[in-house]
Amino acid sequence: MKKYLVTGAAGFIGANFLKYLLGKYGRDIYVVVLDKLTYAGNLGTIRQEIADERVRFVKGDIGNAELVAQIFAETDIDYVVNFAAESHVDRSITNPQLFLETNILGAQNLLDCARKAWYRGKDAEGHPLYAEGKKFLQVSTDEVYGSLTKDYDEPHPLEITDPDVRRVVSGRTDLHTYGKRFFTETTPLDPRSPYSASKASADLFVRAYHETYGLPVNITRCSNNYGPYHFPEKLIPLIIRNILAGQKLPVYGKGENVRDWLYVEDHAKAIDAVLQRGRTGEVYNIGGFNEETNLNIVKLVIAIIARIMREEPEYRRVLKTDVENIDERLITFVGDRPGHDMRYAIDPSKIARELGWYPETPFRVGIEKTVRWYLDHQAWVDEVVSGDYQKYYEQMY
Ligand code: NAD
Ligand code: TDX
Repeated sequence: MKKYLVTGAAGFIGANFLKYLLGKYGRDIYVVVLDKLTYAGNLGTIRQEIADERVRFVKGDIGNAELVAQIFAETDIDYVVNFAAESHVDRSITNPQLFLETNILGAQNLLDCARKAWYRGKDAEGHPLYAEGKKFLQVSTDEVYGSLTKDYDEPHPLEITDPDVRRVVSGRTDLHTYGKRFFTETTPLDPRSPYSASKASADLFVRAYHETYGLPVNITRCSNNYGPYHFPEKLIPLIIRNILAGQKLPVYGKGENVRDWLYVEDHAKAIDAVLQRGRTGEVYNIGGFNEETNLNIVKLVIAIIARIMREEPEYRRVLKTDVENIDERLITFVGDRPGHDMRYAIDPSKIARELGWYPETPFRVGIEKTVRWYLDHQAWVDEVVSGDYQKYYEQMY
């Protein structure tokens, strides 16, 4: 049986990962969840999971050395998967300090506790030895690589030249790009926001713990996720919520910035693959081969909701506006995010080649599922925005 410490599992991706793990591994798993339950963490998201006897929930900070050491002392943890972070770029611009504390110091504390708990002395040549089968996986982001330029104004069909990658991603005709260059695992780190600077710093500490202490680690760098339980401060769930309320849809700048979108369950599968089969010490990029401009994303979500409301009138019960109001007139261009990265584009060839992973969910399928999930889970949305969110929203927009 493998024992996991999953941090930040009351948040968006961590919760989806926890649900995926419990579904996949049956009785053969035990998970300690450590989450501070910040504004972004919601126990309601994982209510069913924490009632499961395979799960223990601990409310606390990843930066709390005593608490984390105690978790390692009580449970012989095999895998640490660190999702816990301050994750919103806009908030990092107004309060960078918090991002340093959680994303850097918190991650370093987890690394240190894992190192001490797993250390088993030195081999004949003086190299540190660790207990068998252990791994520390840091969940990082494409944003650490900085920003790419756009070479095309319209989506350009993606040509995969590597035959091994082409075989893994076979049969997909919808993959496209807005540029010629992509982030690979060897692209130099070039973070530009306080958020990405904090995530890049954590990555460097993970590498340092591997190089200096021999700690068995992996780093995964993923593109923008979307799917169920995404907090409505982020673009896609914010747009869905505002459309349903008939509120303006704030698009930064001209809406030309490009993000690569990946369905969250595909991210969970990638992390599982890296934990099980990833080569120790390696970085793996995870991406959707699915770039889109923000404006196109917003237009697409409007179109999906308008269609659902037309064709399935029973859904109109979640509307706080008239169906006729759901169209592109809701879009409003607002001031740009300072230092707004123009384009992110992940090249996930390494994980495809080595681990056979690829983005399984076509965007049109994933986004339809996501919109429907939000229509069916308005109570969840109301619950997570009930705290400080209103104040935050009024300050932001
Ligand atoms: P999220 O903001 O939805 O959730 C973060 C979770 O971490 C919350 O449950 C919160 O309570 C918890 N947390 C925050 N500070 C903590 C602390 N000090 N101690 C313990 N718990 C704490 O974030 P998310 O979108 O699910 O992102 C998860 C991870 O994935 C982050 O590390 C993020 O950098 C990374 N990532 C996110 C995306 C994305 O598109 N959302 C893409 C790539 C990488
Ligand atoms: O109201 C908005 N209007 C708008 O135009 C918001 C919230 C965002 N945007 C733009 C900014 C970005 O170009 O949409 C794009 C997506 O924004 P976010 O959802 O805030 O995501 P992003 O800044 O790209 O970062 C996300 O992906 C990488 C996650 O929040 C990070 O945690 C992850 O590392």
